[in-house]
Amino acid sequence: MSESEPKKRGFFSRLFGLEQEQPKPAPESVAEPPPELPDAAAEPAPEAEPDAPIAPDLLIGEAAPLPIAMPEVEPEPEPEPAPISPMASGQPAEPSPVPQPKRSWWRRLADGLSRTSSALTTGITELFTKRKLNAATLEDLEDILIQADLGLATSARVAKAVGEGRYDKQIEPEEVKAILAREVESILTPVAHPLTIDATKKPFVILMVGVNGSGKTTTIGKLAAKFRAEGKSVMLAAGDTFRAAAIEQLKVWGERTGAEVVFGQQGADASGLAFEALQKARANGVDILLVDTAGRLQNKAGLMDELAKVVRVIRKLDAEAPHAALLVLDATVGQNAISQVEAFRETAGVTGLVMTKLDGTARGGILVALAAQFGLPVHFIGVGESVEDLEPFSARDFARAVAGLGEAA
Ligand SMILES: Nc1nc2c(ncn2[C@@H]2O[C@H](COP(=O)(O)OP(=O)(O)OP(=O)(O)O)[C@@H](O)[C@H]2O)c(=O)[nH]1
Ligand SMILES: [Mg+2]
Repeated sequence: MSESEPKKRGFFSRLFGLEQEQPKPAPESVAEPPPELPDAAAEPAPEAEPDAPIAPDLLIGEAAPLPIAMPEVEPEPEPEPAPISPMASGQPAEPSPVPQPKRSWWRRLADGLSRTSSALTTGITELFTKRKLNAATLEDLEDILIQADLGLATSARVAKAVGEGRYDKQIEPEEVKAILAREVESILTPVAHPLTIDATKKPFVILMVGVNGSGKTTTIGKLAAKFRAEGKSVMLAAGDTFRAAAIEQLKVWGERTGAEVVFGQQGADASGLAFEALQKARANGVDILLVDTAGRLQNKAGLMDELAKVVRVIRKLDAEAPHAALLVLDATVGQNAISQVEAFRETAGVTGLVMTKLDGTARGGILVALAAQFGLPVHFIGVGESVEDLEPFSARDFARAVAGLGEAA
């Protein structure tokens, strides 16, 4: 979020009061795949065996050079049960029938990041309480930071900043936390860009990519809710044609957000579907088209080919589209997020990142490591399953929450 924007916009409540302000007549959903597809789309569709028991790590595939895919998650304590009922089937969480007290975005962020921040602050407090600073304590500090996945370079940078001018002196844990927040903020500030929707692009096309389970479809739903609450018309393209459940999941989000969903049959060609959705969105004067994609295909090469083809085919209609290609990364995969960025960046022309599930890990520092290594814009972060748990990324808020400090004055 840009620092000047209000922190809490209460879009959830506005969303569900939105029906009366539907800005555009809704075009009809597509029940069938397009009969005529553009050249590239006429290539044979990938063999979809949607419900075949494909192990997530198959994305690595034998021919795949990069270990993307659902990575081996480092063992860490089980996440606390989500405050909102989890979506075992991937279906959007229903709004709770019992009115919950509203939590500000800061509260959600701080609570969501609490596993990361408590790992850091407990370590820092134990390390610096009544101890003088020396090379050994700084090395231990670096270890604590590395364990939170801040990355080697950032961890060394923070430890150096803490050490400056303080050797053989006592330093309070609070001071260490403040230095940590300052350094993290300065690394994150250059990447904290709001996603700017250029209203002259109609529709503004946003392609969502990422490995299976990273949170693409949920993030599309959350973004659709945000855009609708801003009075924009939104269309969703069910480009994950691999699984029937994926199409259903997107339709539920469409209903909840008042966004038209363009879908084809399971197993239909994803690029053809995206092409048709863009045609429809244009014809109907839709403001924003969000294109969902599969995260899981037979192997990584198949997934990358499909994404590249979706981009190619969309460009036949609009040479500048997609106007944003957002890579959705699950924070709980830790360091594996780095190879995911490397794998998707070129193929899908990734323009920015969204990091989800920061509430499910003690390794939220990975976002800092990514910022330091790639410098790709970070647009949004997710700290829970509910529609309110996604917000534009603020470097200062994130840095303070991670370091266990209070909300910036
Ligand atoms: N705790 C938590 N869960 C999240 C967050 N974002 C998404 N999820 C959950 O992650 C699970 C997977 O999300 P999806 O949106 O279905 O992921 P996907 O990338 O579309 O997955 P595929 O369609 O299989 O490629 C769902 O149960 C979501 O509710 C988040 O920020 N926090
Ligand atoms: Mg999905």
